[in-house]
Amino acid sequence: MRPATEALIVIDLQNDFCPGGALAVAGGDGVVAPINALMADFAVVVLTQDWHPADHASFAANHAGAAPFSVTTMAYGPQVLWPAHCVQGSAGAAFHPGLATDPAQMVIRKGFRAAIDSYSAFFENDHATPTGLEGYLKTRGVTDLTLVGLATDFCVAYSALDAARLGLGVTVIESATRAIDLDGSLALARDRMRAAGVRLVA
Ligand code: VGL
Ligand code: ZN
Repeated sequence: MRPATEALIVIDLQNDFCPGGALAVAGGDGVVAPINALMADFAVVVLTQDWHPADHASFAANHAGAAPFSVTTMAYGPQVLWPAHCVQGSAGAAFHPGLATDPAQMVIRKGFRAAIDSYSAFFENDHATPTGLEGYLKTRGVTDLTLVGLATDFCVAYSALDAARLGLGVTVIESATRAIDLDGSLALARDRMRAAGVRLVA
C-alpha cells in the first residue's frame, strides 16, 4: 500500500466514454481491469464523473447547425462541441458497471453548469472556477497524484496540468488511459504534460 500522501484519481470511467456510448473512446473499457487492480494499492481513491445538464453548452445539438466535433468560441476560449454525453442521471453518465466503486472515498462531479464545460477535475474550462477537489486533497494531506481513466487528451490531461500547476506531483499511467485523439490532440496533450513536469509512465 502506498502512503496516504498519494491519491489515485480515476477520471470519467463512464458508459458514454466506453464502446457503445455517446462519446465512445476506442478501447475505453480496456482500462477498467487495470484501474480496479491499481485501487488496491492506494489509501486515497477519488472518482470523477462528467455530469452535464441536457442543455449543456458543450453539446453540438444545443448550437443550431453545429456539427459534433467542430470547435466554437465561448467566453472562456475555444470549445469543442461534443455529441450529447453524460447527461445527469442517464445510463450513459453512470460508471462502467465493471468499475470497482466501493474503494473510492470521494466522487467529484463536474461540468454541471450549463454555460461552462469542465474537463479538469480541479477547475472548469475558464481555469478559475474550482470543483472543490483541491481542497479535499489538501485537507487529506495528499501531495502526489496518479491519474488514470478517460480521455487521455482531454479530461486526464487537463486534470494533470491543473494538478501540476497547483504544486502536486503528478504521474499519468498511460496504459490505464485511452485517448479521443481529435486532430492531433493526443500528441499535443502529451507534450504539454511533459513540459509541465507530469510523469508519463507506461
Ligand atoms: C471528456 C470530452 C467531453 C473527457 C468529457 O472525459 O475526456 N471529453 N467531456
Ligand atoms: Zn463532457
